[in-house]
Amino acid sequence: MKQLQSLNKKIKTKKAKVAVIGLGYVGLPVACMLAETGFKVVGVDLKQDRVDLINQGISPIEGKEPGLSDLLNLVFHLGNFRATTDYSDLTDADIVLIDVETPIDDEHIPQYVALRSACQSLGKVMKDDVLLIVESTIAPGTMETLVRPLVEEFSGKKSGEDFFLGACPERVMPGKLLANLRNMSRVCGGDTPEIAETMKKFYRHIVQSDLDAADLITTEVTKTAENAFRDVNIAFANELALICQSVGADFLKVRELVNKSPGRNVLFAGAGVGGHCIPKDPWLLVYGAKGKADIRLIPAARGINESMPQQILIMLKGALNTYNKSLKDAKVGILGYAYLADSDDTRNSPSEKLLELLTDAQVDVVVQDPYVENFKQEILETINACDAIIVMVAHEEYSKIDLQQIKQRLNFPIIIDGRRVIDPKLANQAGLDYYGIGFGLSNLEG
Ligand code: SAJ
Repeated sequence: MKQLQSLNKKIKTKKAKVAVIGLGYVGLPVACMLAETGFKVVGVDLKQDRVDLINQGISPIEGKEPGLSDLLNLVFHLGNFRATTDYSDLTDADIVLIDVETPIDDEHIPQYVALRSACQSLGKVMKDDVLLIVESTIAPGTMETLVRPLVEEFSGKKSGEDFFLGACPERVMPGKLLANLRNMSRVCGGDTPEIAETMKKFYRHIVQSDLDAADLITTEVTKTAENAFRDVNIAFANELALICQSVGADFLKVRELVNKSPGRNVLFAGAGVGGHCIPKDPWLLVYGAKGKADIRLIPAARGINESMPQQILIMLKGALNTYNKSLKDAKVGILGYAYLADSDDTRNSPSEKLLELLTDAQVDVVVQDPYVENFKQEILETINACDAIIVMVAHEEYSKIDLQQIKQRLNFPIIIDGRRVIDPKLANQAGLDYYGIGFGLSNLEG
C-alpha cells in the first residue's frame, strides 16, 4: 500500500510527525522517549495546568519515576516535544497515539468518555493517511465497535484507505515507567499485517524488547488477559490462605512446598488487590465477551480479591473479642495506605476499602504510611493507645518494627498481619497475639 510505504520512509528517517493524546503516566513517558530519538512530538491533554507544567519542562507525574523529569527537560530543550490543549495542533500528525484513561464503573462497565472524545476530536482535524494507535487498555472488540466507526464518522474518511488503525497496549508499572517502556515486549496489533509491520518499525525506535505482530482482537484480548491471569492467581493464593487459616496450616509454608512441584507458582495471599490495572482489566476482558460466553472464574476471582479487606475485619473482630472489646469501642492503627509495597501509589488501595469498613463499624482509625502524604508520621507515635494494629502493605520498614515497643504502646496486644511481613514467633515472644492472613493459629503452639 503506497501510503504505508511513504509512512515507513518517514518512520525510518524520523520525519513522521507524532501526536500523543493523553499526557498521563503512559502518554508522557512515551512522548518523551519518541522525542528523544528525534521525532517531533506534540502532546495533547485536557488539563491546562498539566500542559503548562510540561511546556516549562516540568513533569506533572507524581511519585518517583526515575529519569522522567530529566528526559522531559532534555526533549523540551531539544525543542522536539511540546504540549497543547488544542486538537488543531494535530492536523499535520502522521502517527497519533491515544493514551487516555479507560476506567470501569461500579457495574464493571467500561467508561469510554475519554476515548470517545479523543476519537471525535482527532477525527475532526486529522489529515489523510494517519496511523492511529490506541495504547490504552480496552475491552476486546472496542477497536471494531467504537474506535473505527467514531473516527470514520467524525473524519468522513474510510479506515484502511484514508487512515490506518492499530492497537499497542502499554505494559508500564508505576515507578518503572521509562524502564518498562524500553524493556517490556509489546504487541503491535494492526488492522492488517502490513499495518502491524509498520507499527513494529515505529516502536523499534524506543522498545528494545520483542515486538509481536497480531491482529486487533488478539491484541485487545492479550492485554486484558495478562492482568486477569494475575488476578485469578492472586485469588487462588487468597482462597488457599483462608483454607490454611481454617484448618491450622501456615499458607507460607504450604506455598513454599507446593512451589517445589514443577510448574507450580502460587503467588502471595494478602489483604487485597489494588492498583490501576489488576482490579480493572479482568472486567474489561469479561465485558468483551459479555453475553457470548459462560464466564464464571474471572468474576469469582475478582470477588475473592475484593473481599480480602472484609476478611481482615473479621480477624480484627475475633481478636478484639478475646478481650471482650467491641469494634465500635475500639481504636485501630492501619499500617500502610499505598496499594503496593514501597510505593506511594494509593489507587484502588485495599486500605481504602478497609478504612470504609472500619468507619462503617464505628471504629476509630489512625493510619500510618511512610510513602503517602498525610500519613508519614512516626509509627510508634501513631499507634500509641490503639487497641490493635493491622499491617496492610508490605512496606520494607514494617518488617523491622520493634515488636516490644509496639506491645508497650497498645492497649491490647493485637497485631493483624495482612501481608505476612511479621515473624509470628517473634511477635509471640514480644507478648503480642499474632494473627496473619493464611496463618492457622495452631502453628503458634510448639
Ligand atoms: N498482590 C497480591 N499478591 C501477589 C501479587 C500482588 O496480593 O502475589 C497485590 C498487590 O499487593 C497489589 C495488587 O495485587 O495490591 C497489584 O500488584 P501487582 O504486583 O500486580 O502490581 P501492579 O498493579 O503494578 O501490576 C503491574 C501490572 N503491569 C502492567 O499492567 C504492565 C501487572 O501486569 C504486572 O504483572 C505487575 O505490575 C508486576 O508483575 O509487577
